[in-house]
Amino acid sequence: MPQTTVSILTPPGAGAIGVIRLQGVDAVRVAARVFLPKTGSLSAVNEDGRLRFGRVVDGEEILDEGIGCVSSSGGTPIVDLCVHGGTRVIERVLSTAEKHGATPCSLCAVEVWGASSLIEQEALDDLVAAKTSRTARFLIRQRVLLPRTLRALATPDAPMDLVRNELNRMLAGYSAARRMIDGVTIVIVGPTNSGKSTLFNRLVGRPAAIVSDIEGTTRDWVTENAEIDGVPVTLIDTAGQRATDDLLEELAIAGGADIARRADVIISMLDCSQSTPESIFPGDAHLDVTRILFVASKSDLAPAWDIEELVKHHPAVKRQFLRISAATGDGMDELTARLVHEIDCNSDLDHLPVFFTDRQAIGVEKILNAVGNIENRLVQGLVAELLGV
Ligand SMILES: Nc1nc2c(ncn2[C@@H]2O[C@H](COP(=O)(O)OP(=O)(O)O)[C@@H](O)[C@H]2O)c(=O)[nH]1
Ligand SMILES: [Mg+2]
Repeated sequence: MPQTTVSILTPPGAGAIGVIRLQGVDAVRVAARVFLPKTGSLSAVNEDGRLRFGRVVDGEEILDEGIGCVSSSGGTPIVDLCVHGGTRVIERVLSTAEKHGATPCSLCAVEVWGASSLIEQEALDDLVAAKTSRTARFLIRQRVLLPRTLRALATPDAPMDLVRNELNRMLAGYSAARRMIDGVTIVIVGPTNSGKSTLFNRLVGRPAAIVSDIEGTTRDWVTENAEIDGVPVTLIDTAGQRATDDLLEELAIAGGADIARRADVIISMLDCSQSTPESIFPGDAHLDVTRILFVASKSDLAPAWDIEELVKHHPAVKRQFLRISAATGDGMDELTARLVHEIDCNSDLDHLPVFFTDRQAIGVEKILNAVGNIENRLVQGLVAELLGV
């Protein structure tokens, strides 16, 4: 006999409402133990899609008040319960339904939206948590594009060179795809008064950090969610680096340096209106210089030094150096373009199929690494495994 399943239809985390679906031959019996309508009781004769107000219970204990609705799909009974969206309430409803015989099921995308492949399901699973509209568009496109491309690669007459190249290309895009979905961390470091908080506020789009010409204004690190060209970003402003006797400021400076070591991209602010580059260069030997974008700030003021002087002392700076004025907005477009380049989320990602989950990447790597000569039979097996059909 097919199982009766219980699954959460709403995105993970706390929300205004949580929707829990019971589905299967026993759905109404299980639901009747969890949900007591204000009048009458739940039974299969209620299979009319009507919304019923009532209490959500676990035995004698009232868990919540909510709405229950009995319907069916292809002859299979379905009960949807709408409760308040606190994670604890939802957990309790789930465990109560499980206690009465339902099996928790996370494959809700297939069941609810009729996803036709595992890849489509994975796209839908990530879609509910998409942080930006570009991420949402990316997933909606991959949901169709990736299965379609894989099916084409698995046809008997697909040239194997092309298949290998295409699989390699789609695998090469995997990290960028994950950055598009999960987001990246960008941290702004540099000496006090170099304009870090001014840039931070401009990137966030509102005055989230205090800006002042008093050195040591930013005493802690400040974190905000933002987006850079549609890529979700956790942006962190740090306390300015300087010698200090203040223990708290010292801790904040050390904390900022620690965050920078773990960030995807580090924006190192240098104030070009200050005297010499040596005195303002943040010489942290632990930072991976390839992840640093050197930004000279206050380009609207008369410069006190030039790039040649800086490059003489720090050749690594030459590769990634740009000038901006966070106050006037000058150079911000170039900074955005450079950041997008650093995190590798250029516009190709919006148009070409790429692998975007661990499961997909591991499956493809296995095939590409294991065999010298890739054969059509193997590709067909891989595609069937990836699509889950
Ligand atoms: N002229 C000019 N002043 C700036 C610019 N960016 C920041 N400032 C000023 O420099 C001072 C320090 O800025 P702030 O963002 O607090 O620097 P932080 O200590 O590095 O966070 C403030 O008085 C800002 O108004 C800029 O691009 N041009
Ligand atoms: Mg600051």
